[in-house]
Amino acid sequence: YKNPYYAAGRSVNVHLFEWKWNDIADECERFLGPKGYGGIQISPPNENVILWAYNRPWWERYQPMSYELVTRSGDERQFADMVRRCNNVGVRIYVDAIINHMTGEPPENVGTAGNTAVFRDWYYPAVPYRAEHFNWPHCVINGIDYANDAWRVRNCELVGLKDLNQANEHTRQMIVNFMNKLIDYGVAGFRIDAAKHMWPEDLRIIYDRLHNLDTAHGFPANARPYIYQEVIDYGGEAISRDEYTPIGAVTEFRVGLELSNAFRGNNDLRWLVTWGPQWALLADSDALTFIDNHDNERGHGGGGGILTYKEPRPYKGAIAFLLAHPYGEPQIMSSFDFWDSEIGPPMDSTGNIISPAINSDGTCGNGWICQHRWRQISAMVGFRNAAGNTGVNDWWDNGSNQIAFCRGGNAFVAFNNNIWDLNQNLQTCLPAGRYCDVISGNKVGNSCQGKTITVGNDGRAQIFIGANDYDMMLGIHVGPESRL
Ligand code: ARE
Ligand code: CA
Repeated sequence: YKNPYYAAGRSVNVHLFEWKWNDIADECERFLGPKGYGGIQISPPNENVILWAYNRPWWERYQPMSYELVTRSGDERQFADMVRRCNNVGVRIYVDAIINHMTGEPPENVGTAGNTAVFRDWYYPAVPYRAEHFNWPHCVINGIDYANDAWRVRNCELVGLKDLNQANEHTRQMIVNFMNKLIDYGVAGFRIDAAKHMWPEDLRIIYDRLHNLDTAHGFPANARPYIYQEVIDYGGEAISRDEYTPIGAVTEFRVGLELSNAFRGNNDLRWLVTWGPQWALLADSDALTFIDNHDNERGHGGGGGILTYKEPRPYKGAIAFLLAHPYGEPQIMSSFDFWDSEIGPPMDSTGNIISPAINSDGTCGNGWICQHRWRQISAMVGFRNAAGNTGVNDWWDNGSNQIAFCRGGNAFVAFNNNIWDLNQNLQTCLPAGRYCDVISGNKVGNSCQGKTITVGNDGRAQIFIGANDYDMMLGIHVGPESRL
């Protein structure tokens, strides 16, 4: 369950938060496929309760009404079409699976597929679930429980959401049927929402009943779905991330915390020479890594102080390091603009999501941030693909906040987070020749819009990153986007 089964030569998962299925299919064909992206995490595809009372907040999608594939992102036909079109261009789809709970008792009671629930009877007829499929007795998780009561964290309600009992056979079967339907449509795996709130032994039974990935969609025979479990573990709680690594990969929240801290200038970049498990991070193959996610970019889900698109210079630096370094399976966030932590995606007066516009310079409009289209970020996807499965070598630092390293003989990156220039003759490990820095501009024809780097026969090159340069990093590699 720890292999994302990216198509050959691809890497990096992008969370297209609240995107519509038709728009995702278009984005696979016109951008993500050509740029080398490996996969997409989509918003929950199953029916959720509609919350006009809160003006359709983004979080209504974390309140399932049924497993019918109808949401503001699209219907079942559009879902199937998206998965097919993305797989056709080598981009995988990972589903955010909400299997810990159903809706709470919201002020409204109609779902995006038109279904309703009878809350007083714990009755969700469209699944169907009844009272016996939920945990009993009913209780609500208190803040203090995280520190000392694993049973309550798993068997009580998370923020009042009706807590399913995954030890119940019928409940399990409904969840398995839902997930298998998605696998049969061609998805490559799942983010398991609120995994901390379910017992690992129950999850293992569910995962073991999942189908293999569909060979008709280009997956190898006997491939198991990629499973990354959302377990927030900054240490000091009754439940640890290590309880979940035997059954799948786990979201490594400490990565965003540490890299945000470092790229904000609160910890010298030179310490990143030991980046990986030595920083008390999960083992490489267990870790889904990211800077920000849809919760902590807006102050939900605990743990503030995470870099987001609102602080672009250090944010791009942190993401560039995340993608340049071989540690972990990286994911990036692609957001819509927000000024309030509850507001949903851009929508019209009837609640329909407004599609992102694509501007002539390749950026997005209509309120969509599209970090995945920022040149500095998509260029680092190309960098990671060119680096392949090489390790880190030829580390250099100035004893402070200037660092550089190679990925085998395929790629070289440097960062300057000091307030003085970086101007050094450094080993790049690349074949002699001329290269475009993929951060400061694109290669156009036979020249670079940004910096040009000349690598000598000894592999060395003069590297300059001014303290006032637009970005704090520089990257070159053997791929066609960089090599002249
Ligand atoms: C909303 C309202 C609530 C209301 C509820 C029910 O905000 O006031 O009571 O609805 O009507 C998201 C939003 C929630 C929202 C929910 C349902 O963030 O605000 O509730 O959708 O609409 C814990 C969990 C972790 C979880 C975070 C948010 O462990 O799994 O809380 N993250 C996932 C998703 C969220 C989603 C849900 C789960 C629910 O990523 O987007 O919620 O499906 C410490 C602990 C963490 C804990 C954290 C916060 O750090 O270590 O484990 O995270 O505190 O409590
Ligand atoms: Ca639970």
